[in-house]
Amino acid sequence: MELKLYHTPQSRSIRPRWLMEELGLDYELITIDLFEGEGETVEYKKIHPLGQVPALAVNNEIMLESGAMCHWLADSYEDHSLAPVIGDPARRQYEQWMTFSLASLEPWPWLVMLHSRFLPENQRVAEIIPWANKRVIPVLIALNDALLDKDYLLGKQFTTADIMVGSTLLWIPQMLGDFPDLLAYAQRLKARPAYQRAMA
Ligand SMILES: N[C@@H](CCC(=O)N[C@@H](CS)C(=O)NCC(=O)O)C(=O)O
Repeated sequence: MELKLYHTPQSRSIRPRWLMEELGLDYELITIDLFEGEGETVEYKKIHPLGQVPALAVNNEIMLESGAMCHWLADSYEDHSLAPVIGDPARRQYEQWMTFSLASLEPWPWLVMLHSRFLPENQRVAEIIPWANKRVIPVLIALNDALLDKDYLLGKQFTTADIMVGSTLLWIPQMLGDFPDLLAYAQRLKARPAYQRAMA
């Protein structure tokens, strides 16, 4: 299977890249410089109609959405150690954290980043930042509680759910100070060789 990842460093495309590194897959990396407007070109919009990264070409067929890519890659390759198979009771927790990462965690740090760094200054709404910072606290408490006495979300076994949750937690190290188990988890994730290769 031929895999080609359209990627911008320090973006959501780290998710499928990290997973492909964990799986030891061969893939071609095509860097899109979003800050130089490469996402907005007519040519790139034929790859990703929203002009975003990641996009993944699988045998030249394009797939969008980092979460979908991670789901598909983890279920399709190797020995399934990065995703419990359907039918394994652990799959329920796995699905929960896969969806939690995008639906319950990502919106709050993303709002903070948009309104403090990414939007042009005249489009930022300062009041959103304290509100989003407040909304993320119960989310971080839930994750911290889930990780008590555990190395990873599903226990001893690192899975793709850790990539989905961890990649977003690693956007916000400054918010993790009150959550020692989350901090330790973030350190464990950053120490993984596949993460370091994906960030290189
Ligand atoms: N839900 C999409 C979101 C993709 C996304 O927003 N990517 C950002 C980079 S992290 C992007 O390309 N932003 C440029 C834009 O929206 O114009 C996914 O997870 O793949």
